[in-house]
Amino acid sequence: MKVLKIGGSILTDKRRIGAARLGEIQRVADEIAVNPEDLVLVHGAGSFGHIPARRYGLPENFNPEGLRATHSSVVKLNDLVIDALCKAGVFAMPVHPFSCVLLRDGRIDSFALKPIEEMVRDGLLPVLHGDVAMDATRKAGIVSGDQIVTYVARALQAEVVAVGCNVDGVLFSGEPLRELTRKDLPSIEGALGGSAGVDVTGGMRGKLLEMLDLADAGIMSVIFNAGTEGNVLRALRGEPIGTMVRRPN
Ligand code: IP8
Repeated sequence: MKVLKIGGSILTDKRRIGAARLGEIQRVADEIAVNPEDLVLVHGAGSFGHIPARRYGLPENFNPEGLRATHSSVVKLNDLVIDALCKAGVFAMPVHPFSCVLLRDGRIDSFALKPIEEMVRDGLLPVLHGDVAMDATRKAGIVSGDQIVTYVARALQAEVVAVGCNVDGVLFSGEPLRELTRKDLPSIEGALGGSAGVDVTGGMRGKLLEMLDLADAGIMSVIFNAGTEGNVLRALRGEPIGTMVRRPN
């Protein structure tokens, strides 16, 4: 089983609400279509999620209108991704985390994964995304695509986990690190950037912390540049691109 995340910075212009990069969405879909078997796809929310979430004060403030508006906006991006995949010949199906995830203190507490497993088994490609979600202790919150990747990859024991963003991996002094373990975190933490545009889920730092959690559970992942043509294909083949995040020896 493979888990692929495509960051919202690839699929959207993160500075402008509802600004989809349709050409990039189709390119990514076409690359996935070469090898779509045994795969769970997760995409970021980009400007479809982060801008409304910030506007309504989520996740700090419980705001029903903000929840509805943010969810329906990210669903629109998900529709565009599904359409592009269908155009590329992939049987892609939407999975909206708001309807199947419960958070506790901002972390996934339960997740109805059985339909996802069944889809993969039956040749469908489940397409999940960063979303708003109900929270047992805080009423509601935001579940990032990265947190979803970690949870799903651990629960389904993924063999390939690839997280695509708009830089060449985890950068240190402008260069991507080939690999990274939790031991390296103190020395590079100061150099970790945020994200261009609005981001309510922590940019590269948030991403790396999720992938280190996954590494702690014995599952390796790569953080790579999904904006470079051909990289999505390479990542799905398990080729060593970007930064490998693994458990220390
Ligand atoms: O783009 C964030 O998901 P991410 C979800 O994967 C919302 O961090 C609604 C902002």
